[in-house]
Amino acid sequence: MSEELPGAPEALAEVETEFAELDVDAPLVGIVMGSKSDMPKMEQAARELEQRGIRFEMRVMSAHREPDQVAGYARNAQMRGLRVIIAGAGLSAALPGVVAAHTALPVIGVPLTSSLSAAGGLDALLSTVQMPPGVPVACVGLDNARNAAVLAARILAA
Ligand code: RP5
Repeated sequence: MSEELPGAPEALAEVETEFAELDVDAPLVGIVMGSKSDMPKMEQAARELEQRGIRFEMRVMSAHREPDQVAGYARNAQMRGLRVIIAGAGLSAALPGVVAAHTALPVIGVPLTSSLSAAGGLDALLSTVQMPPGVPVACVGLDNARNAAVLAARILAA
């Protein structure tokens, strides 16, 4: 006959409450971009994730215009249940790198072209890919947000 440990029912009730509070609908992928003007291109990533049934959220935040918001988002991402962050930006594309500086989650950068791009988008491509050792950003091709979503799906399935 098993003997009940003192405090066991309370501990069990506490665990049950924690499980009940777990948000099963929490997004797994965060899609962020530096400007609303990036949305049409970044929507490719959303479409791909949607087709694959992967939960995601989309946010607009600029590493240059709202640096505190970006840092806060990246710092809390893992705790909120996100597993991968896709970050798209154009011009001097600091967003993917700044996000990677504030989180241990994998960050996939999408360098974007815009009407102000230098050298056809080479500015954003180099800003995204040329990260210092120890702070990686995986970089897909120019404007190729769809590939970022495919890579995110593969990371989630690995
Ligand atoms: C970058 O500057 C954004 O990611 C966008 O690609 C580019 C232009 O931004 P807007 O001037 O359209 O807001 O930070």
